[in-house]
Amino acid sequence: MPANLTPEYFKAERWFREATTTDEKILALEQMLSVMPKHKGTDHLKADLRRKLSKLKEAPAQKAKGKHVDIFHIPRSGAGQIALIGTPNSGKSSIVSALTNAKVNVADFPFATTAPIPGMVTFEDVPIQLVDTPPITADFISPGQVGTYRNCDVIGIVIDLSADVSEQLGICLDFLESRSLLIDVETEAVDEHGNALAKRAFFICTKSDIAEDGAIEKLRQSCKYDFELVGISTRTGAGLDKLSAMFFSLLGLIRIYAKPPGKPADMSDPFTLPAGANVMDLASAIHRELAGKLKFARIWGTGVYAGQNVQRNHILNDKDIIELHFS
Ligand SMILES: Nc1nc2c(ncn2[C@@H]2O[C@H](COP(=O)(O)OP(=O)(O)OP(=O)(O)O)[C@@H](O)[C@H]2O)c(=O)[nH]1
Ligand SMILES: [Mg+2]
Repeated sequence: MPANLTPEYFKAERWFREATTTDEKILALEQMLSVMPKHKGTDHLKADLRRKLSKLKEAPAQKAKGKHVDIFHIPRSGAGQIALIGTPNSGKSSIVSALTNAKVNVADFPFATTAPIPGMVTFEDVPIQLVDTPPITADFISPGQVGTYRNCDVIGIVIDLSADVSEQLGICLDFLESRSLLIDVETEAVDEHGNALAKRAFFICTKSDIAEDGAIEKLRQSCKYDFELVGISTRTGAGLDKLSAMFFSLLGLIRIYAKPPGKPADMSDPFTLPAGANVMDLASAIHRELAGKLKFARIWGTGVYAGQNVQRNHILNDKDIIELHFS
């Protein structure tokens, strides 16, 4: 073992050991190489890691092994997926239980949750998927759990306000940063296909009914990131409406109601699109072939007069009603 290996290196090495997929192993090896101190003593190790890396990159894509199911891969459904992270007993399952119909295990002992479980939250008329997860600790995280976070849109960091907030913060950030899962890291981390690895994150501060005095201020002071934060109690229901609204706003979505010409709009089932989407994006979301035939649209909503004709590149706003006209 060469001297002068840094804590960053050992973190990346641990990531490598715990990785359960080839993609994740490649990311970890690249991280090990990038943080390795540059001196003669590390030449051997560097060559060894490079060999491992090229072997992994050349390996044919892993074949699906029989009936193997990755329990940490939660297929996405709804308008977006939020995955929770937190230390044991922080209240993750209680949140999922309070906001969804999912059958999760709420218990007064730690490690009650052993696998991710999705549930569906409804914010106004938008279904949003919320994923309960097993706890993480400084020493242990279920191998494969990183996959749950890779696959989600936004990470909710659950902090118990009645316990040591700095310790919980340290454990969560250590894990998320060492796996390049946080969007605020200095370098924009991407995988080999150019997809961003980092996710938006925010704080869900639980047990506000029995919070230590000044716990939220302490959390803010201990954290170098300016994450959005909401205080909640699943006991009293405080903050839960705000939490659902925050899911929607952090997903960065807009709702658009489609209106067939001459008929009222279907106001019960909006299309959800990324903020900044235009009329053409809506047409593509309805049907790819339709998009090519789009002539113009009429719109009722923000910044336009009722029924105004707009072009394909008109930027849409949340809750706009659109009538598409095709050639
Ligand atoms: N007073 C109070 N207790 C809560 C609140 N939320 C959760 N609890 C209690 O905290 C304990 C742990 O809750 P869980 O939701 O099971 O915690 P968890 O984070 O899922 O725990 P693990 O599955 O071990 O990771 C239970 O006894 C809950 O009843 C809250 O808002 N206020
Ligand atoms: Mg749980």
